Amino acid sequence: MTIPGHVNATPAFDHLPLPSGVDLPIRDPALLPIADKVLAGGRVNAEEGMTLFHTPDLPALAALADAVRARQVGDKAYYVHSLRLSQTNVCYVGCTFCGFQRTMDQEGVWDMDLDDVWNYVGEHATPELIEIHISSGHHPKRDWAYYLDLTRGLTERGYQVKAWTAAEIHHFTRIARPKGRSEPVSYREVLQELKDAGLVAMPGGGAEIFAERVRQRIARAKVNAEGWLDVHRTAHELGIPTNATMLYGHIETLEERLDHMLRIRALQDEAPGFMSFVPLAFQPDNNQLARELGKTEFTTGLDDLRNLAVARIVLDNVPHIKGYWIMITPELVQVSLSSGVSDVDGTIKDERIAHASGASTDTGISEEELQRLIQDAGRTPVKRDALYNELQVYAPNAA
Ligand code: V47
Repeated sequence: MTIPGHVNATPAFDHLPLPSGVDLPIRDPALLPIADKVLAGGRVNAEEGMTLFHTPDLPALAALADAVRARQVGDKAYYVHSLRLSQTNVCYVGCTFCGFQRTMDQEGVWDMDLDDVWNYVGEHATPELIEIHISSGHHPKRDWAYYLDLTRGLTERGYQVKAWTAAEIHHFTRIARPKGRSEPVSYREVLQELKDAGLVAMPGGGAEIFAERVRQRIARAKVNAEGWLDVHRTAHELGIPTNATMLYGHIETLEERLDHMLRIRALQDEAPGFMSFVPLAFQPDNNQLARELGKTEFTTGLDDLRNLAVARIVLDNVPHIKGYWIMITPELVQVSLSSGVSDVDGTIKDERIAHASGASTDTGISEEELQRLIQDAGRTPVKRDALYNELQVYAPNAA
């Protein structure tokens, strides 16, 4: 498909026709063939992906991502009424970007037994609560039964459990081996047991950046890229949908960001099951990596928007790109709804990981605020469950 009007025009003043009928000037001629290809349903290659990352023409990049978003998911923007459960901050992995982790005898540590969890959830639950997203540490002492009981207990209380990163699944294979069995426990066995206990979906955490150069420096003791991808492949094969994250804004290059996205796209082709892609902006306080880099600034709004827009264009087989308001603010997430984003995560209520590393946002947000944020951006708010089933479609703002 060619873009009407651009063939004989001066590239510097060429225009993209948006679905709304509004023309937007493309100032970077390098974007024209890519826009042409993408609007015709084509897939960008690695070289074109780098052109997207390097373009100085952010408005055109955002408009292209917005057009792709409109074609893929229409005008709906999704959120979930959720609770973030971090039942412990005990972790032995030692990722350098993490300000959340504690050893068992360190100041500021917490570690909930099952009864503590039930009480905690009781205190935070409202009748609207649908999804409990577990996000915690790799505990050196908890046994396998604890994790199954936790998943089962929350499910029996009526919640959808979205839990356990691929890194935790890797850890579980080490603690799940029954006495007397010599062969190792597989990802498939662990995931099947969790599914039987009620697990409905998995979050995308632990992906960080797949490139080994970066992983060695920021997450050396964590599951490696192949392991992370293998866990998600297996989950998808078992019918457990998942998300994928990418931690950006530290020492990674733009090439490494693109490589990360391309590996997710390739896995989604091979074994579909990713529901959303969630870029996580590096929070630069109280962690070793920030100290090593002497870094105190958050990612810029321009970098956040560029990253989300490139993700929407490159990840043509992942239904949703998520703007994570905890890390980039609700205000920027509202703007990002015009740069490819179609999901604003959820109410969350008690976020602890990003806040341990200096997040400046609140730890939770009301449904009304999420709805207003979406409506004021000209989109239709949709309350979803953990699996993107639509629970309620609200009126778009008439204005
Ligand atoms: O795995 C830790 C990251 C993740 C920092 O799947 C940091 O829907 C930035 O995975 N700066 C946990 N990031 C959060 C997570 C997540 C969040 C929202 C939605 C979904 C989803 C998943 O947070 C960790 C790690 O990658 N993280 N420390 C930091 N200083």
